[in-house]
Amino acid sequence: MVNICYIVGTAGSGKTTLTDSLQRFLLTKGASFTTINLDPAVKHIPYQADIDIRDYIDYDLLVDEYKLGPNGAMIAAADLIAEYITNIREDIEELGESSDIVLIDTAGQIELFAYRAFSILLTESFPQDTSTLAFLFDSALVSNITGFLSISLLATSVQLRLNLPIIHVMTKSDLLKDHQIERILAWKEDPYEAIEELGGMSREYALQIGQLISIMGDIPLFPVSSLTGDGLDLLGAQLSRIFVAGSDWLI
Ligand SMILES: Nc1nc2c(ncn2[C@@H]2O[C@H](COP(=O)(O)OP(=O)(O)OP(=O)(O)O)[C@@H](O)[C@H]2O)c(=O)[nH]1
Ligand SMILES: [Mg+2]
Repeated sequence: MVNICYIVGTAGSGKTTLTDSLQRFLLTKGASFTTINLDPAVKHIPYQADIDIRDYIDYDLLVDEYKLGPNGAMIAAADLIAEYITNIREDIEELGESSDIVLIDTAGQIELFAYRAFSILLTESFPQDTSTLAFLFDSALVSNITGFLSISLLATSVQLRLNLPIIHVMTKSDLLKDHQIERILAWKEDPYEAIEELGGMSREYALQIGQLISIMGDIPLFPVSSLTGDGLDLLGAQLSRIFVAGSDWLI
């Protein structure tokens, strides 16, 4: 059995840093893990990747050879990953079987992981009940209600597309004051009071989005700071509950 956590989120939301901090947290708990970098364009990663997409795909060569711009090259790279999906799946199976958890750090722009073909090929290779998405809410983007709803809508879109269980993680919580974090957590329970304060079209849209999001059910939101380590214990405990219900490898 392979337990997989796909770390997804908007560009710069803290995916790579969270992969690193979560890995270090797991180490202190004595959990075993496999770490995977799925970003072909990243130059530096702070963790030791057990599987690295850069071993399969040379992003700079794509740029030079096909004279592509940065986004075109990323799309070409994402579509190339599909060609190697069997190898990647076998690598994950081999290493993941002997790990408590497989952490997958996905590429910068969310659309590359969420909407290109390879992601479906990859996620469908493993059972749904041993996979989860950790969708990152960047603190910098969700401290007002319209930002919060927009990112929630994006999370819903990704969940719809990949059809996997999901948890929400609010990254860079150290950048927010306690009362701001509490306000965002309160929006998660009930966004309508804040929506009522919006005017015009924004209010109408926000109401519709609020309803759509509430249909998706109660999804927990975990504030986490990779910088201070705050919240990693609760996030770790949640992953532990998802993957090994009743066991205590992280709690
Ligand atoms: N203050 C603070 N900064 C953070 C935290 N996590 C990440 N950052 C910063 O946010 C920036 C982006 O972090 P990354 O981990 O590279 O984000 P990413 O989502 O992997 O970025 P891309 O893969 O390029 O989309 C970096 O400057 C990090 O140092 C955090 O918990 N607190
Ligand atoms: Mg990254």
